[in-house]
Amino acid sequence: MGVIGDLPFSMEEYRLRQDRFLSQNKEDTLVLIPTNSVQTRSNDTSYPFRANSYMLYLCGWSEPEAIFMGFQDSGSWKSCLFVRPRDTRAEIWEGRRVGIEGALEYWPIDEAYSIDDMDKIIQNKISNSNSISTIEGFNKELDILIKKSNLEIFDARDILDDLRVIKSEEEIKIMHDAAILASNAHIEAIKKTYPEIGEWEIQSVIESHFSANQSCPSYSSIVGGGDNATILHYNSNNMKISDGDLVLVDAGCEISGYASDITRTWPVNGKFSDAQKEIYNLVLDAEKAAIEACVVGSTWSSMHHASSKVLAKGLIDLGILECNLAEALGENFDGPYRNFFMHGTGHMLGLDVHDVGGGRQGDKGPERLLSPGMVLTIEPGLYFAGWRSDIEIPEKYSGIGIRIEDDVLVTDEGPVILTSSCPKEISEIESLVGEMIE
Ligand SMILES: [Mn+2]
Repeated sequence: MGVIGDLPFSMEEYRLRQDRFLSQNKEDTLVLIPTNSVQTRSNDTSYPFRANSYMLYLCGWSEPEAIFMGFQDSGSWKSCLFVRPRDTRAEIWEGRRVGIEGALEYWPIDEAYSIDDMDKIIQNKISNSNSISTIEGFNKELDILIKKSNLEIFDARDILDDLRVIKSEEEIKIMHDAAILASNAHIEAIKKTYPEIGEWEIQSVIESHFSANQSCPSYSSIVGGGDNATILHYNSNNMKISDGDLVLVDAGCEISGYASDITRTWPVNGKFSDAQKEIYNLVLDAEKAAIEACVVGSTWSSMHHASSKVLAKGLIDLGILECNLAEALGENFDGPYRNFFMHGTGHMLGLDVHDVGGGRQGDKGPERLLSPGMVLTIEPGLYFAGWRSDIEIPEKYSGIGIRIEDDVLVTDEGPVILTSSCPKEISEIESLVGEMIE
């Protein structure tokens, strides 16, 4: 979004999203969707600003201090934006602003106002409304205004999340681009890996690839060598990786706000040991089984059950679990196999890397069924932490942590793997490791 008005989607697409959202509200409801606030990193420096995903979804506005407002006016919904006004002094320090006129001209909205006038204008709109639909917790000033109104308050996410779950053709195209970019970054990292490489060096290869393509990480890159791979959200990335160890790399990028999310695990010396191969192929089989389960009409948890069954059976076959399959799985998929696979099999993917509407956040009501246009990750893993003393692990598997993750689009014709260009078969990976090392 470097050029003013250069939005990732057509005006028609934004208008369609707004219509679908606003029309589900009562006609006397005032809709107020704020963006995120700038967060201080230390003293007078801030974290890079990243707009709220709901704001990006509704109108593509990426500057801070903005509020999207919707209200009914003589029978039809109007969409408005409160934005920072142009201010030469501020722009000299902080960068260009689109301003009110720019917003009116290039953004999919009907009216634009200065954020400095929000109090007065919103008070006036409140006096003509009977309820408010909003997302609390992003703009303190707005939250106070809304509370003072004493009107009935609805959580706008109840409508917006359902809309965001189904991706349009245009969204899928961008997500596919993000998936290919992250796949290429992983391939380059695999090719540049050698024994004793630093985790940070692999991180640097991956993230340089993102920035060279005008992208950025969609979450903190995880590069864990050996035992560090058994820490699920490890991101210190500050240790060297020994000859004979695996490295687990979970890294994705963002394009126009849309995330990709890939994990690959490979041996730094280019050769899986027999023990590593056994676990790797087990995780790979589980991953493929879960992807196969991503069909229209199946429940959200069916892919988790599919991968769990493969993993539990494999753990028994390898002698790691000494029980039958039913016992290993447990009554609610909470059996002892969870000692080695302690996370979910996947999550929704979109404007947020852990996107709205999936198993993680969709706990209300009946289980969501998979539908065409959903994009989710499939990422089973097995972790044998040498540092754990609460469970027993055969010595030969100690220090092995493996996760394999792809991004999957659900279609009427079956699952489509958006990250399919990133190799995951043992033979493919072994031949790539170190290919770009002299
Ligand atoms: Mn993931």
